[in-house]
Amino acid sequence: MTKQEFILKLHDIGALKFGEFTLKSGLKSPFYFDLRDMISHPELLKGVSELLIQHIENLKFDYITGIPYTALPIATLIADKLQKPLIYARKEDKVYGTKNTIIGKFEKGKTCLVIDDLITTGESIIETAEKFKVEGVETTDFMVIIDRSANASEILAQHGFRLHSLIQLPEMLEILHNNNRIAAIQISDIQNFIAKSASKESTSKKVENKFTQNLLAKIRTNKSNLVLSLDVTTQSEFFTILDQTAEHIVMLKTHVDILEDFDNEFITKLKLYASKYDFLIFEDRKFADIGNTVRSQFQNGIYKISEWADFVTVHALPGEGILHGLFDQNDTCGAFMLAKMSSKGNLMNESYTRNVFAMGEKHAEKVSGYIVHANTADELRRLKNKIPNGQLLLMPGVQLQSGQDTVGQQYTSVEDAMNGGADCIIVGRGIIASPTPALTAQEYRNRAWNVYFGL
Ligand code: 5BU
Repeated sequence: MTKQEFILKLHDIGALKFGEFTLKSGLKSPFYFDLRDMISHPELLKGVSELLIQHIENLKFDYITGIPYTALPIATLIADKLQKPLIYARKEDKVYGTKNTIIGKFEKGKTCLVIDDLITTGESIIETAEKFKVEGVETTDFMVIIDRSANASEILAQHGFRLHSLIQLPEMLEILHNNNRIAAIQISDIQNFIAKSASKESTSKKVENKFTQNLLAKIRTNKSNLVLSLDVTTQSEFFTILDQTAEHIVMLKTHVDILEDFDNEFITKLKLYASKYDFLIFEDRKFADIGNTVRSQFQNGIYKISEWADFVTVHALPGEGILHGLFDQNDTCGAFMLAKMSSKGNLMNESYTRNVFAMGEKHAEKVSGYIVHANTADELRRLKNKIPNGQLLLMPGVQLQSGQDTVGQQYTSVEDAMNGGADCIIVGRGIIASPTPALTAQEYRNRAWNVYFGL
């Protein structure tokens, strides 16, 4: 099968549609490609695998994979022809540590060629590469059937990946036009649409609320990205450490419910410190109930958090009613949503994290950003890239060196956190368990600021 025959056949089976299509984002697109049905046409499946083989014959790799679902059967045929071992990454996110992310037999340190059907932004390729990297398999070459992107090849090159494509969109449009399948005007509509969507991606609306602006201003004036997590159980310990560290922080994170001698005086005194040292107060309450209950937990009880906290943490798990419950009656406190926790084996998988970002974007007037932990700078950067423009990333599980505690907390270094794009680092025991909290706080602050400022 020639490339032209393949393209025309794809058009015949309805895999390449032209007209007006409403995308998930609400945008109207003049074309819609869906190659899934191709696998039910044996001559197409065979034809495309032979065409792809011509492009990959000279590449060096140990294994071959296809991104599920469409590309997996194609990769299987190619693996058979080239007599290369096939492996693949689960499509669904890994939830427990016990399940393998990669199916098949492989050795660490080897390389894998990745086949995919369509490339639009390069997102799924970068995600796949991450999944393999975590398991020790390098994926540097990616072969796609149709490249319908504006600039995926350059974006991937920045990540060190090589993109090979069987069909480039302009070439495909020309073939379809020459065979009277589409009109010239449709080609220009498609070109305009792609150019517009590429520029939209780089100038997407900035969602920055007044709470975020306040925090960003304090980061600049205090020259600090350090959020101190002052997890102690008595007021005297609390203020002893705060006396030594307050000048180095931008925000103080509390768990007021672990204080044994909490009283209203505590809040009065805390507010005095906050205004004297110009830091914000962040109660890490991790609200996680229905709207009506969290409203009461926020406003009532002995802590009356809504009266003094500048920020609180909120779980997305109960649905967006939690944000209405907390903030419909409050205009003085902002939220950070928990998107990826630092504790080992937590159940916040990739799709959960993405859904949290989507909920936070929808409520951007209240949500200033997300609590996200990652074990490497690369992984954090990947998540940061998914955060809506203008929202922040705060990273807990940070110490001077990476490591773990005895109950599942994972630590990443200050440099990795900041290089990965954290706006603030959240540090508890790294500072409060130090024999010299003042010096140590200063060290965390300087190390974070150096990276932040150097960016
Ligand atoms: P540590 O002493 O630096 O491990 O304390 C970290 C603090 O951040 C502690 O108060 C936790 O409750 C908080 N935290 C966290 O460690 N990981 C998370 O994912 C979230 C909060 Br959310």
